[in-house]
Amino acid sequence: MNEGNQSSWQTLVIATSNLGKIAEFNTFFSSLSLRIVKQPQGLEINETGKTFAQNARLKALAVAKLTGQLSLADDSGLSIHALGGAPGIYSARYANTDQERINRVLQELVPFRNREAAFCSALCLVSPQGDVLVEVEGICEGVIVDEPRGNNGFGYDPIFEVKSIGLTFAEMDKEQKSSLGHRGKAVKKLLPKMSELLQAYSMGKYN
Ligand code: ITT
Repeated sequence: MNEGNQSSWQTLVIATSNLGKIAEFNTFFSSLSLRIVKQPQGLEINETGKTFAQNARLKALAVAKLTGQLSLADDSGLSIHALGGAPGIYSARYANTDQERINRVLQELVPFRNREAAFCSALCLVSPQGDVLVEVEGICEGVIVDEPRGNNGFGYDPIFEVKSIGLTFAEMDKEQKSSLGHRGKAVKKLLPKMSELLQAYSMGKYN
């Protein structure tokens, strides 16, 4: 375990195995003077929390403990009003593949006219020493469309339309999804706090 030495504050481990999230974080953090790395391969963390925030905390703490590095986790998902908030924190576990998860949602929504839904992203940043530093959430409201549209992004992106611009996440370019999406909104809250922490570190506060 790394006891908070210099290199541990110059690297940020993204505590996820989801390649779609990693691609988004690489874009969000491209201007930061931090080396962005993925969590160790093959790591499995049981998501036993009851909320997005609890699961994000669990993942970030596990990865910080394992790596001794600054660690950031995202727990996210799609909550659909007509389905009582499902799949919610079970979004990743709703079926085996992205295509099957999309099919299940569309099938379950057949009897309903109400297509309102929201994506949520909870982020948790944990220090190399294992302290929770920042917790934030971002939400994006939208509707579930009748047929998948678009080829960009990942997960449920082809069936989630942001009403204000009438495009699904999968029809948006990276910049549009970053500025309108749940993860981008959470990162917008995280960044100023992260800059403050890195500044404090560079002035020796965490040495
Ligand atoms: P990690 O736990 O390793 O981060 P995961 O995919 O299991 O990876 P979650 O437990 O947070 O991540 O589950 C999130 C689920 O919600 C997953 O099925 C995603 O595809 C979906 N999801 C989250 N954000 C999304 C987005 O921006 N667009 C489409 N689907 C998204």
